Amino acid sequence: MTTKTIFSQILEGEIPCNEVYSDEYCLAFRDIEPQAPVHILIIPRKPIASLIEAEEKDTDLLGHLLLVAAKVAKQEHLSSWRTIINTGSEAGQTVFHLHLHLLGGRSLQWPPG
Ligand code: DGP
Repeated sequence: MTTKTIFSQILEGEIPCNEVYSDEYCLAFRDIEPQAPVHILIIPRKPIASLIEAEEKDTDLLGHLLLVAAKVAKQEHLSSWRTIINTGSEAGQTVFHLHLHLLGGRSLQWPPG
């Protein structure tokens, strides 16, 4: 059974978002709980729950998400940024629709918590 996530609802226009980029394969919008001055989520239109569920046939799509992250980062005038994919609840994943976090606009610590 596929459960409809909040991100599917955003993709379907049932819940509003602050969109920054959209194309045939993905949507990018500002995170509702920003952890940095720039905090954007990039999500595929295809409802892949988590990176662990991605398949070989998703190779081009996954590459596309990274390139969109770089495009959006440049659009936001960032010269350095971090991209993160949380996979599984112990890693902090709370929404089970694959998403890439793009964080920037401040100095970021390493390692993350
Ligand atoms: P993660 O913890 O990796 O699953 O990240 C989920 C992110 O999604 C978290 O940073 C908060 C964000 N988020 C949750 N619900 C909404 C929403 O309704 N709108 C937006 N823009 N972001 C959301």
